[in-house]
Amino acid sequence: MQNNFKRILVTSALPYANGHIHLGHLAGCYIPSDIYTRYQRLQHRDVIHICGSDEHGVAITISADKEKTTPKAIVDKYHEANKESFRRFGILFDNYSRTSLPIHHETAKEFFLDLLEKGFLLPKEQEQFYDGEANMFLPDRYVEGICPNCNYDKARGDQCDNCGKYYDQLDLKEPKSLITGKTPVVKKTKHWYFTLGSFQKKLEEYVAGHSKDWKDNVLQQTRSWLKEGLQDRAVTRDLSWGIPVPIDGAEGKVMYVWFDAVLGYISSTKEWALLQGKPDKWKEFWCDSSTRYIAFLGKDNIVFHTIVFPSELMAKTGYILPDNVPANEFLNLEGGKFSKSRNNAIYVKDILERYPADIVRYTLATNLPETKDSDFYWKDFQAKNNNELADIYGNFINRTVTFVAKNFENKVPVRGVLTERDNDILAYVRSAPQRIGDMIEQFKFRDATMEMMNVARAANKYFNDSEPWKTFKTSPEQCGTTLNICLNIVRSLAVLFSPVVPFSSEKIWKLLNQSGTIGNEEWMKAGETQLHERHQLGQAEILFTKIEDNTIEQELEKLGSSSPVKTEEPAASIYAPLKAQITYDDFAKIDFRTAKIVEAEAVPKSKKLLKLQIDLGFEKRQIVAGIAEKITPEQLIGKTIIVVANLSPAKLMGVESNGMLLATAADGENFALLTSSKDVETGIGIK
Ligand code: B3M
Ligand code: ZN
Repeated sequence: MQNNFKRILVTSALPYANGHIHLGHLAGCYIPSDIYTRYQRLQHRDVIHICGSDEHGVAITISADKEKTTPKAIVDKYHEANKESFRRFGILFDNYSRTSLPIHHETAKEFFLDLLEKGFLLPKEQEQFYDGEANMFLPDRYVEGICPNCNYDKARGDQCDNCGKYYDQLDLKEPKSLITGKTPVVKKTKHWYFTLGSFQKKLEEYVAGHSKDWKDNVLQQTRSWLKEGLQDRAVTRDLSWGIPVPIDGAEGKVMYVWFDAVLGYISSTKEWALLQGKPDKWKEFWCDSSTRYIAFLGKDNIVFHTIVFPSELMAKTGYILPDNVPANEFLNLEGGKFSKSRNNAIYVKDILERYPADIVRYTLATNLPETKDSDFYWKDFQAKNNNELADIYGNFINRTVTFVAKNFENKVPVRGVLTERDNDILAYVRSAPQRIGDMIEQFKFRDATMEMMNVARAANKYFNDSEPWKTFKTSPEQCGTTLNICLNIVRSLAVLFSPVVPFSSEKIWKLLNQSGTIGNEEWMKAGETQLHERHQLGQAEILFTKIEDNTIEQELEKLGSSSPVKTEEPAASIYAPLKAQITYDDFAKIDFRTAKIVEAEAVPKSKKLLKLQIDLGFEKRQIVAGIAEKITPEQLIGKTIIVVANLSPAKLMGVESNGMLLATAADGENFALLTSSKDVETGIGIK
């Protein structure tokens, strides 16, 4: 960090209070911001981490309609639930506020009126769909119709889910109101437009000033908006839920959710200051150029934080701008998108029922979508826990403390003369805080986490190479030295790992019988040896346990199968959107073959899986397919099907599968196996 900053303001995107927090949210925003803040605290910098619920907008009213309740009931429910998920997951906020609070409404009104007075908000008449029966103008997400671009018949008001095109809602063909099902009329309405264009030049300078320190994805999105030229944007809506527009003649209108949501960071800081008993303290963080402001968020929120919010702050004057906006890309799940409606999501509240937070924190931290989308795979989760947390980190701690408990009366052994090996490991650990700290300062949290594990790896190797179980007999003094060093490294690791796996670090602290909390440690001293000789240690405990194969198989079975809330989205079209284009070379990598099914049977305890023995002509193989609910084993035997023969083997519910059969991705009438049109030899290639 540049030294001329006196304090750091960290904000994390305010999640909509209309659904539960899932792993995608954590990887996109909150794990990075939490690691960053915890690290800065260990550097003893004056830092606060601000967040809260985003409680306005059509996202909320639509959820209320679906759950047949009021927007207020929705935000009350999810605000509390999400606050609790974050708490249990160890995401530390100095304040978690709500945009429905009076303090926020006041802040947003103050901004709105100030911008209006300065001429940055201008009224304009525009045409919009109006539902005469419901007596309201229809926001984009309340109309559906035929896509003007591809004729998809369930296109939304402003964007088509099938072809991805954005358009004006008036271009929609055969529009229907989602409230009454009636065809809306076109009616004039008045809205206030924020003159974003007047900040074009200042924003260009602002962004140019960060061309070296902002991430590529952030720069690219921002620059492409600037390149198109900034347009005035309507910042009011005809809606009953939100912050009323504080102007005579604007009854029934509220502020556009994005206009007020970003200001939620400021009002949440104000609330924090009040709770501290220092009502003016928020100004130090927002209005003093010696504060460094870092805004964490996911990629779909970038331009709101690099263009819209900075414009609002510039317009108001007297506020600092984000110094960095280290946005992440998306986390996918088992190769597909996180989706609430298809039940393809893992919620924090659910995963914490089954696994400790630290395992999830670690596996996500090593797999953050920092430069491109990444995937959460259950197998990977298991491997990272078993092979890294348990086998490397946990094992090093465990073997060290059990050795000392058994052979040194559970006290820190005396250190004797140091060998070259001792000096090497000590130097390596001593240099770790700087190395890892630099990565965190550059928002490279994946690298930082992997580097933490590298220290544990080196420590494990040091233990092995030193062979204390031998030296205990041949050279007790040297053995004591080895264990003294190992215990000190355990202490170093507890501090170094604490931004990522804080709960485990606290356990290690107890196990080492250390006074105070890790939070009071100094990051830069974490690599030094600090345990006194003959210090009495605490009780050993296992930190990480292994996850069994069948546990992971159950997780995979559960995905997409447990009763989803069916009402969430209109019935999906049978035509999935086209996937991204591939080259001929991509295609040519897949080895398709004809194969004959010789045996078929159900996989025990599985509703979905069938085990098939197939004949490829040159060899016989077993494959497992998730088609048990669609076709019976009897219908399969004897069929010549098409398989992908060069897919790497996998185990499903413990059953080995060597290839994949091809079938339509649909149920019922539309389910069909791909078979050969006439009897041909098996094992023949397909092109
Ligand atoms: N609520 C978007 C979201 O939850 C939005 C972020 C607001 S940040 C001020 O994905
Ligand atoms: Zn379309």
